[in-house]
Amino acid sequence: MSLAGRALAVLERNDMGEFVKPSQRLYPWQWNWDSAFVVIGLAHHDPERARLEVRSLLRGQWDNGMIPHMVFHPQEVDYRPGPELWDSKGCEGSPEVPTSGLIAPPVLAIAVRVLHETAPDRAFLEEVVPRLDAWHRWFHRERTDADSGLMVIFHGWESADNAPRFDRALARIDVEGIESIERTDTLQIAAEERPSDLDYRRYVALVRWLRAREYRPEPPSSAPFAYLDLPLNSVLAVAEDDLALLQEETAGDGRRARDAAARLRTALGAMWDEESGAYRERDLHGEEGVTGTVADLFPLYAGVPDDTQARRLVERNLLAPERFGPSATAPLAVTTVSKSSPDFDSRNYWRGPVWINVNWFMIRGLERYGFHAEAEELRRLTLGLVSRSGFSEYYEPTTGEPLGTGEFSWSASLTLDLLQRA
Ligand code: 9WN
Repeated sequence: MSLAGRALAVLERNDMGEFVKPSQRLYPWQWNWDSAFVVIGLAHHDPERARLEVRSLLRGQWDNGMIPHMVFHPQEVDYRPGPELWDSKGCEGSPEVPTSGLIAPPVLAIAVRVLHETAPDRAFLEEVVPRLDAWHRWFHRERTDADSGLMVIFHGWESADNAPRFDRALARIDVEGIESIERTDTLQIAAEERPSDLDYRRYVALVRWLRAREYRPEPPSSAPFAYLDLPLNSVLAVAEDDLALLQEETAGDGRRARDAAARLRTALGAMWDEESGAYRERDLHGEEGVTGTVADLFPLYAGVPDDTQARRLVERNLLAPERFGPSATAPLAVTTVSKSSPDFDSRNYWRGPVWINVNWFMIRGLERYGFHAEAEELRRLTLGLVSRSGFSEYYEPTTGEPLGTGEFSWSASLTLDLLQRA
């Protein structure tokens, strides 16, 4: 079967009717950015099904505009922690369907733009664009850090769970009185490829603290974990541009979204670190610094660096063999942590392995700056990896061994998009 055929078969198997779950057993609910990535792949093959995916995710939207990172459509599944941890029903403005109270990088408007470009449908746009606008306005209202102008995240689950850049912020979280929860992930996946039990106790402690405030700590910097995350802010900048375009297509006014994108770019630009040739992140209760993780490179995707900075970022970091790029001993890229970092772990989740969505963002960033040969090389490497190792959740960078769960929807779906760019 062709690679596209295999990718579509994964999406079909994971299709629950109204939403595509991220994987068969490990992730049985609807996850926010996973669904957006699924829309990007399905846009090329089954736009009507892609529209349904957007609509079912929007069923989880709160009155205040938030689209949470998980939507618990009714079904019997064995997944912990599930809806009981979040207790969304008791929160003002929560929807009919139970949801989480956290968010994910807002890829949805980016996906709807791809869908619009492959299969325009004006009535659909008129239906969803105001909902996307409410979602983006929610960010600026609820999550803006007054000093930097960047959005704050409250939890690793809002970006890259156990990435080493969150270690210090997480270590501060008090787990007194928080029991170890019965996890379902480590029944399926080797423990050394997943976050630790202590990480999970901290994750739960944070959710309890946030739930006590209906997930709206005021101001955002008062949250025990308050972090200026570069991937989320970079994704939001692009999503605002894409929303502005969609608003203009529907005879709306794209000015708010365009201004927001410009403000985010300026705020991200201020995080440039000339010495490392990458961007700094900031823990609002800790230090500012270059983290040695792929997060430091995300502003490339959003078009933040000038051309000289972009070249430096690509040469010194993204494609540098000793850092994130392919090397003789670790030919698979992009690693999620620099190989020169003491925290690099080739098998553990967001602590080093290659992820297909990260590669997809970096390919788009390279294309944006005219690094066509480099983008093409990374595209080929990514397609080679999924052809050989299947649509896994993540991959060991020295061997390409598939890690985490198999038949992972976004790896399949983004492959479909990468195949379109030949
Ligand atoms: C917690 C579903 C999700 C992705 C996240 C990824 C992982 C969950 C977990 O799986 O998070 O939400 O169990 O760690 O980190 O990006 O959306 O695929």
